[in-house]
Amino acid sequence: MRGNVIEEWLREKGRKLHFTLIDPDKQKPSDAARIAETCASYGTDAIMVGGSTISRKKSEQTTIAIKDCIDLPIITFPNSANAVNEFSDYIFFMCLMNSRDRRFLIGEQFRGAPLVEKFGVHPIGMGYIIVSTSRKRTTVERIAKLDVIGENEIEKALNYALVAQYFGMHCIYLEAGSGAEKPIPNEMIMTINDKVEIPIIVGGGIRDGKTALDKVEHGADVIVTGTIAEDNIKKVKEIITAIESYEYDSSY
Ligand code: 1GP
Repeated sequence: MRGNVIEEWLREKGRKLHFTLIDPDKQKPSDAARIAETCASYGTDAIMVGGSTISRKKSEQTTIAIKDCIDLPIITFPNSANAVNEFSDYIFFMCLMNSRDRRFLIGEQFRGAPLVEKFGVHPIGMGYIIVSTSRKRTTVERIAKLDVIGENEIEKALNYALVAQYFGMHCIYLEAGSGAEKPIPNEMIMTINDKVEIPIIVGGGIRDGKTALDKVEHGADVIVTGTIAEDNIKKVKEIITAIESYEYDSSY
């Protein structure tokens, strides 16, 4: 098995990264491909395909359409074993660390692992940590049966991040939820970055360059944006430019 792909990409590019998340449920595959193409032209580093309610068919069709028109890594971001497909290059093989539901901790992974092996998709082990930053619950918060981590519960988030690291996962993803009113707080990112060595992915509610830069300055290694590409795609360029402007002192 290969080493840590996210660390490799950080080293190769010598800067922090941006991933574009495309939800197959939100548009036709051909429109998803257009979004991916535009974000690729802005300099995004990878396309993540995933959502909370996707079916295998939709996931496959969208992945194929994107693969046909761009040359970037495609990473499945699965909500269940149904999202595993043979057309993506990578899959976030993830554990929803702060779920109370066995399904999200090990059950879907048990169903998905033989498919990952069969399709030869490269797994990227990830500790997925959902933080409840906003009054209005996001979709993922509604379905995940959470051991809730409030935006001020930094120690709790850190403990889950340490668990992910000690389990040997390749990265953690601090998730505020798609369309979150507020992104992951800076102090939480900073504290986790101080104590945890694996790359930190941050997403949910990031809609402009200033916020993206803020997260990167506090220790995020990868910024994920999804909704903004549907609402106002030009903002994705602003976000990527801001991430690229950050002076990166690589330790990977
Ligand atoms: C969701 O973190 C991602 O998994 C992206 O969130 O749609 O709010 O950009 P947004």
